Amino acid sequence: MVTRGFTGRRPASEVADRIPPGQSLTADFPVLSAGPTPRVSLEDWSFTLKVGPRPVKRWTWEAFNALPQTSVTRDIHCVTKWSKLDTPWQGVLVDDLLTDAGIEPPTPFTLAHSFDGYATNVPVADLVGGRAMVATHYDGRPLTPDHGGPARLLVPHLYFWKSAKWINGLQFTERDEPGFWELRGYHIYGDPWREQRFSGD
Ligand SMILES: Nc1nc2c(c(=O)[nH]1)N[C@H]1C(S)=C(S)[C@@H](COP(=O)(O)O)O[C@H]1N2
Ligand SMILES: [Mo]
Repeated sequence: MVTRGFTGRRPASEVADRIPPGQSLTADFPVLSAGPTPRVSLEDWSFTLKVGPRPVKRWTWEAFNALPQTSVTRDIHCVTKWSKLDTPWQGVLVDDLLTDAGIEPPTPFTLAHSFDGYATNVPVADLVGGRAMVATHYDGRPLTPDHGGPARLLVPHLYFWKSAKWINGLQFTERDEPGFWELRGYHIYGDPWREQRFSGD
């Protein structure tokens, strides 16, 4: 008898190995937002890199899209307990943003900021080395507004609340400063494999 995985394409054991503790597979793509979806026109869109309060580089939509493009396929894990395998994204690696800005990370921590006022903290080590991007496309199409379009952060190895939708900037901070959910009881780091859902986990 042939054993089939949930997807019908992979052995069940291989799929199981990719699902962190307490998570379940989903085939669709749930939308989770703390508030209404901000509508950002591409003319008004910009992305600013800051060191503390000081802006060091700003890209318009046109300039941003002229940066090197990278495609990745990654598994994602939401703290509300769904995981989705093999999600395909395209965008600009944080590495390529830093190269274009001509800076080395000046501090070990960042806050990602969004057009809806949302913020989330991510250590620099989790953003560089090809581990994170500012994504503009999902599954070959421009990112829809509900999923964070025009652009969102993608840090797939951390719980998905770290992947800030409607991102408009990245700020280097001296300390690991809690963002929106981290101030409301969620874990400061959020590693799904260590099940770091809430502070104290
Ligand atoms: N700006 C912003 N980014 C956000 C959120 C938000 O409310 N505002 N929600 C977070 C949470 S809790 C999750 S699980 C994911 C959901 O992304 P999705 O709606 O594309 O599934 O976005 C994260 N990024
Ligand atoms: Mo979430």
